[in-house]
Amino acid sequence: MSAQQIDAQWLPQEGETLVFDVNPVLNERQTHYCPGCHHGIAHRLVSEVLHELGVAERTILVAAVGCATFTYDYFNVDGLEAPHGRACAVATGVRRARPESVVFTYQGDGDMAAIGMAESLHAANRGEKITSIFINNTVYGMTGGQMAPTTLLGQKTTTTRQGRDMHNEGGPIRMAEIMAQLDVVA
Ligand SMILES: Cc1ncc(C[n+]2csc(CCOP(=O)(O)OP(=O)(O)O)c2C)c(N)n1
Ligand code: SF4
Ligand SMILES: [Mg+2]
Repeated sequence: MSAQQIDAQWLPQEGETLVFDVNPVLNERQTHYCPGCHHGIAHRLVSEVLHELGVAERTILVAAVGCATFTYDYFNVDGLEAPHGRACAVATGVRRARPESVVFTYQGDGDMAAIGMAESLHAANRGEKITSIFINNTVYGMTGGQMAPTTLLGQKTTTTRQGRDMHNEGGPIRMAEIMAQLDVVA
């Protein structure tokens, strides 16, 4: 059976209503994420929103470093990669140079709240017209589960074997709450 014939058999037949269709903003490819990883779910939700809003054609994705470093392979939009932690700074430049674009970053907690804390917070404080998708899994997933700024108290990671201790590693940084109290953040 040809690819076209296979596709055709999924089209609604007479009397049937299509209730779920393939999302063209999400590329069809084998996932590199672990089974059950939240990144795949987040990719799907974000791509569905872009599709629903009809803005995919003018969207530019700024990918970060971490397990989702290949985000641009999954999204059918223009995109580029920023060095570790610098996604908001790169996105600032992209959005200012192309104000007609919808620009979004996709960053893990290590990327956004550790090495990229300054870039993220200052971009938010400037009210840059970008959207940041913050994927907080409370560890550095890609590099083997080390403690991240958002690691919960008592949480065991490869660098906090006995669990995160407030007096040794400080408490979890509440990134969204910190940003929410800035004047120009939406
Ligand atoms: C300058 C620099 N320092 C360290 C690294 C190593 N590194 C790659 S991914 C990563 C942590 C990523 O964690 P997070 O952003 O939470 O993403 P996750 O994998 O958990 O989704 C680190 C430390 C790097 N690539 N570049
Ligand atoms: S290590 Fe964690 S964040 Fe990375 S792919 Fe596996 S489940 Fe997802
Ligand atoms: Mg993480």
